[in-house]
Formats: sequence, C-alpha cells, structure tokens
Amino acid sequence: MALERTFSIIKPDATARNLTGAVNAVIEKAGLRIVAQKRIQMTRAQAEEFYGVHRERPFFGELVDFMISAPVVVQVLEGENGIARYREVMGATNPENAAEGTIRKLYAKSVGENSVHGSDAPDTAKIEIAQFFAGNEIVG
Ligand code: IDP
Repeated sequence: MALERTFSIIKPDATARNLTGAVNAVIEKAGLRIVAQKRIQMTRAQAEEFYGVHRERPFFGELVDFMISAPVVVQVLEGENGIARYREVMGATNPENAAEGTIRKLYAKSVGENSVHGSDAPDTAKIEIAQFFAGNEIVG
C-alpha cells in the first residue's frame, strides 16, 4: 500500500505539560514518520479557519480559545494507511471512550482538551496540511 500523509496537531494541553516528546514517541512507535513539524502560536483567525466546520457547534468558542491558549506543534505524519492509522493511535475524541495505549487515553484531560488532532479523510488532510506547511517544508 502507498504511503499516505495526514495532518496532526499536538494541542495546547499537551505542549503546556511538556508532552511533545511523549506524544511523538507514541506516534513513532506506531510506525508513523514525522515528515514535517513546527511549534507555533496559532492566531485566533487561524484557529477559526481550521475548525470552521464546527462554527455552529456550541463548543466552538471554547475550542478556539483553547487552541490559542498556548503554543501547538503542527505536524505532517506519513505511513501506510496514515490517516486511519493515526486516528487509531489518537483514540476516541472523549478520552473516557479511548482505548488503552492511545494518545488520548494516556494524556487527554477532557473531551475538549484532548491532546491531539488528526485529519479524518484524504481531502481534509490535504487542506489542513496546506494551511500550515509549504511543500518544501515536508521531507518524506
Ligand atoms: P476529533 O478531534 O476526534 O476529530 P471532532 O468531533 O472533529 O473530534 O471535534 C473536534 C474537536 O473539538 C475535538 O478534538 C475537541 O477538541 C473539540 N470538541 C469536540 N466535542 C467537544 C465537546 O463536546 N466539548 C468541547 N470540545 C469538544
């Protein structure tokens, strides 16, 4: 199977607790390669654009405030079946429902402050990667 790329964010709750390396260890052990990575402070406009699909949800304001509350680490991950594989490694959105050994089971604080983002489909992965990385910043 061909390698597939997905977009990942290590969210503010994780960076604030110095868990970037711990999260990356789970990612790498799962066979995904980090082919681009940078630590940034998201602007409100960037967070609103990124989570635009959730604009009408009751938690949208809270989610945007959270995403700009501390730096995040944005990443491109690559692996076989990379999008689905990373969703598996992340675990369920609500850590209470996440499987043992997943990033969210290990580290997430709540359904909102849940440590990581991963793209849910090829078209969104492409859009999300392009929002944060230029082509020459990704080295596979
Ligand atoms: P996902 O991140 O597992 O794909 P989505 O349903 O797409 O989950 O939600 C996007 C993000 O919005 C979640 O990761 C979480 O940070 C936040 N979120 C989802 N549901 C809630 C909620 O009920 N309260 C607060 N934040 C939420």
